[in-house]
Formats: sequence, C-alpha cells, structure tokens
Amino acid sequence: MKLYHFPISPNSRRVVAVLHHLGLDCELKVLDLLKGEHLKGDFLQLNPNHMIPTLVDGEFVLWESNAIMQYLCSKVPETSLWPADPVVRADVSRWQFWQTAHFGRACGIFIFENILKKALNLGEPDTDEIAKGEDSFRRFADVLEAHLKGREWLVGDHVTLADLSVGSFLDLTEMARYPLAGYQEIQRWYKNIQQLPAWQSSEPSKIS
Ligand SMILES: N[C@@H](CCC(=O)N[C@@H](CS)C(=O)NCC(=O)O)C(=O)O
Repeated sequence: MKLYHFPISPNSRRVVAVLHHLGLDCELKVLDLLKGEHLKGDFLQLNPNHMIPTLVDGEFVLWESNAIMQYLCSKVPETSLWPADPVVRADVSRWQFWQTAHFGRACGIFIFENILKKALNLGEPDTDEIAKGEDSFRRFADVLEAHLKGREWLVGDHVTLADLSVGSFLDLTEMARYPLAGYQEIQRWYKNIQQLPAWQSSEPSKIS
C-alpha cells in the first residue's frame, strides 16, 4: 500500500495513526501542498479532488480519510478501533460523519484564516469569517463537551476511530486559534489521545 499525505494535515495524521496502531505496512509519500505537488497530473489521476490523504492498494485507489481508516481496519481480523458490533460500529461512524460535516468544517475556518492565509500569502484573517467560525465551533463543541462528561472516549471504553477522527483537528488548536478555552472535557479527552503510542509516533515531525 502507498499513502499520499501531508504530515501537518489532521486528515492525514489520523490515517497514519491508524496504520501505526494496526502495525500495517505502507509506503508514505509526502505531497507538499504548499508547493502545489497535489495539483500535478499523476496525482490528479488518482484523486481528481486533488486532496490528501489518498491510499493506493494495488489497483484500488481510495480517498476520504474516514473511509481509508475504516478500510485499513478491515485488513485485520479484529480491532477495537472499529468494533464489529453493528450498533457500536454505527456509533463510531456517526462521529466520523459528524466530524466531516460539522466539527471539522468549523475548525477549517480557523485553519484557513489563521494558518493557510499566512502560509500562502493570502492576506490577513477576515474578522467576519472568524466570527462565523466561532458560532459554528461553539455550536458543535458544546455537543462534544456535553457528550464527553463522564467518559474517557467517545464510544465505549476504548479508543476508536471516532476519537482519532474528531480529535485529529485539535492538534492545530494553538496555530489555528480555535476558541477552546473553557471546554474542559474536550481538553481532558484530547490528552488521552495525545498519550496513545500511535498518536505520538504519527506526530508530523516524526514522519516528514
Ligand atoms: N474530506 C477529506 C478532506 C481532505 C482535505 O481537506 N485535504 C486537504 C488537506 S487537509 C487537501 O488536500 N487540500 C488540498 C486542496 O484542496 O487542493 C478527507 O477527509 O480526506
């Protein structure tokens, strides 16, 4: 298998963390988004959305990080990251979809305004956009905060794909300046993720 990724991307890092957690062999190929390496012909053939992460497994090409994470788990006989029980599995999927549709999009506003604009020379952060981002972030962070009260992990008693998907964006809290102050449960839970060996070994500076 070969994974095209960009280490600082939360969407990439969670896939690398799953590879490490499961101990799967996979060649990692960095595409530097800031240099536009994802816009070149060969890669566009693999992913016309020009987005990482993208997995190539023989003839099969798979994009969308959450789909890749589930696919990787299906390669091992059993893993608590993606439990076989249909209800637990649906619960894990629910949080993965929620991350893509809601929480990740709210975080994305801060990533664009406070990190990417600077990196790509696109000017100063737009205060109206940041205000919209704050409304959206708080709406969904409130849901996450309430769910995490009295829990160590999002689903059940163990880390699952749900934690890696939703938690991955918190890696950029300082740089992106999410309004995370006051969300004690989210901060406590993210520390659990930071202690996972696979989260530590997928840290951007270790896999670049
Ligand atoms: N929903 C996708 C999002 C992937 C994504 O947004 N990738 C970004 C980096 S974090 C990217 O490759 N952007 C390049 C572009 O849009 O041209 C996933 O979960 O894999």
